[in-house]
Amino acid sequence: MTVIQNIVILTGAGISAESGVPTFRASDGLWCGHRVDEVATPEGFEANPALVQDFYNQRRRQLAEVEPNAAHHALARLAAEWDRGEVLVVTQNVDDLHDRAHAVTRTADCVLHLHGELLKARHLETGHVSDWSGDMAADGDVRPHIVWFGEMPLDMDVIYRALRKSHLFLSIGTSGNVYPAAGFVQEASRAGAHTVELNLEPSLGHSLFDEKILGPATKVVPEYVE
Ligand code: BV8
Repeated sequence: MTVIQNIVILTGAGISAESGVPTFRASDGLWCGHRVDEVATPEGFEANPALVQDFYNQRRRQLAEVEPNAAHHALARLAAEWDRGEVLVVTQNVDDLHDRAHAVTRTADCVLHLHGELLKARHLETGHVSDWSGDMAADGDVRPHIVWFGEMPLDMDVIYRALRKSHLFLSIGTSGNVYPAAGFVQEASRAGAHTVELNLEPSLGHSLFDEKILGPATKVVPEYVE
């Protein structure tokens, strides 16, 4: 039985679903209103910056109407109370719900945004990243600090280092469609970690996990963490 010290937690859109943030691939998901290549690729941005800026402006505005839920807060409590090793939350989400929950427990540095953040802007010429809360103009000098398809995810070296020394890997609210995030479970397994999927339904990679817990995040995550 592995002694659990270091914990890596991957989250996806499902952890924010009960806060009212739409997921991507559900029947009423974000991708349904838009073609992925039109709104989540550099080529799409090049071709129609107004469409892409509007897609992200709408989602950035929506953050003012949503709150972290019991699942976000349970992970923030775990990060604050776990004293047997490290806790790292790697989120594919670009909302700030983990950040707000971890601000309460003063563990914000445990959260990494693999796919960027809605509340950050990247300068088109310099690449400089800054906080950004308002709308972005189609003809402005910034783009969303978001990792689009074909772009390099953020903090990969930190994440792989954490996976290689992990004892417990949790995957919460993700369909396992997108790489390299969907491959993290295999990296954790190679390190000997116990791997658990907590999801509303089995993900594409569910067979790769030692343990599967089905249910809504606001129920299964606090239960698992407590
Ligand atoms: C890259 C932008 C090179 C932000 C997004 C193999 C290896 C490497 C790359 C690839 C590969 N194969 C293909 C690729 C290319 C590509 C890729 O993965 N394509 C897929 C579609 C085949 N990957 C890339 O281009 C990535 N870059 O690879 O660079 C590289 C490679 C290795 C190392 C270094 C560099 C870049 C990917 C990032 C793309 N950006 N979005 C935004 O607009 O938000 S991806 C998009 O999908 C979002 O970021 C989202 O986070 C992500 C994953 O979606 P999910 O979070 O899983 O959401 P989804 O709706 O799919 O599922 C929700 C789940 O929740 C469901 O399972 C549902 O059941 C569950 N759920 C719902 N409600 C609840 C719930 N669970 C619990 N409770 C609930 N209440």
